[in-house]
Amino acid sequence: YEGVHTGTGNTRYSGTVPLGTSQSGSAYTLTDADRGNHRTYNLNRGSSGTGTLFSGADDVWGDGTTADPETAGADAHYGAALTWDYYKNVHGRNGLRGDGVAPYSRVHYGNNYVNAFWQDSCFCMTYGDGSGNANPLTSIDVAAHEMTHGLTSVTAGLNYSGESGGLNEATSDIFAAAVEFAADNPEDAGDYLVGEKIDINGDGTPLRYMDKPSKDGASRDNWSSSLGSIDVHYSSGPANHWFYLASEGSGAKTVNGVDYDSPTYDGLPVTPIGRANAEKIWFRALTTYMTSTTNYAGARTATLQAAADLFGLGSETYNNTANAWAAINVGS
Ligand code: ASN
Ligand code: ZN
Repeated sequence: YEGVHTGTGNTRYSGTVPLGTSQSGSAYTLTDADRGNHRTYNLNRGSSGTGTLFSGADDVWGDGTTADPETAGADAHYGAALTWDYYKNVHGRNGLRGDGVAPYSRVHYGNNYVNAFWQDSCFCMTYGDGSGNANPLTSIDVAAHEMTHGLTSVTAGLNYSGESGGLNEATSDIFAAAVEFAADNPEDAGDYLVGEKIDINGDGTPLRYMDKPSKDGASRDNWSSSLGSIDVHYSSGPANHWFYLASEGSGAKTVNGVDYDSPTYDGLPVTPIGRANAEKIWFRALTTYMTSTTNYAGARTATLQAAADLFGLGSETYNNTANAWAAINVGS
């Protein structure tokens, strides 16, 4: 019959997963009617337009390898579904704009393209195939990162330069981690690393580390007055560090088999509020208090307003939220 189906995705990164699909006539398509009609398109190495909507006679997508062009489609479709479900189930938001309408996804962008991106102009996410050591840019965390740029754009609208640009990037990394944890996928367990499946450096290291951002050789761990003049993917570091410290606390810790060791600016320990609370605080700060020009000092104020709303002014959670900011040299 016509309508909503559950297909099978053989993904590159997340094993065999259910995918929201639709049937029209004798063909199935990657159209997720349960999630705002999120559609995934095959650019087939093109770099404009939508290419073709993934379509097939069976409802099985990909073979888990790059040999099958459907595989990247399965990963991107799954990552968008997880991100949609996360915002709906955890934060009660029905789509990025709250209107129940999904963005769309495009895979196989260009030739050997080693990146993925969000565009406001199409309200869409686009993924490259990678090259050499770099795998396709379609892991859960990368998809959640890109889709979250869409949320930031329609809420706080953080300008993509200076300190607000770093906060924009950090928002995408924070919810990338949150979605990866929420997915609870045995093939891609949650972590405080960004892009660890892509192997962009060819040595197994991730793009970014949230417990100690400077481990990537370029990101900052703490706020300083020069933060606003570096690339937004590095000025995100202190806010990513805030999220890790607020979630897990300072010092050494192992989560889902990954070892972390998070320092603090002043050497004083941070008591965690837990990841779920940190997510709620950042989401409320982003959607209620931050604006296009919010800087690090403003982000601290925004999260403290959110913490006061959610947990009470002067509550333990409020105080520990403030301590995590002091630990990255914001406020005191
Ligand atoms: N993948 C990058 C990002 O989402 C693309 C960019 O630099 N905007 O941040
Ligand atoms: Zn980004």
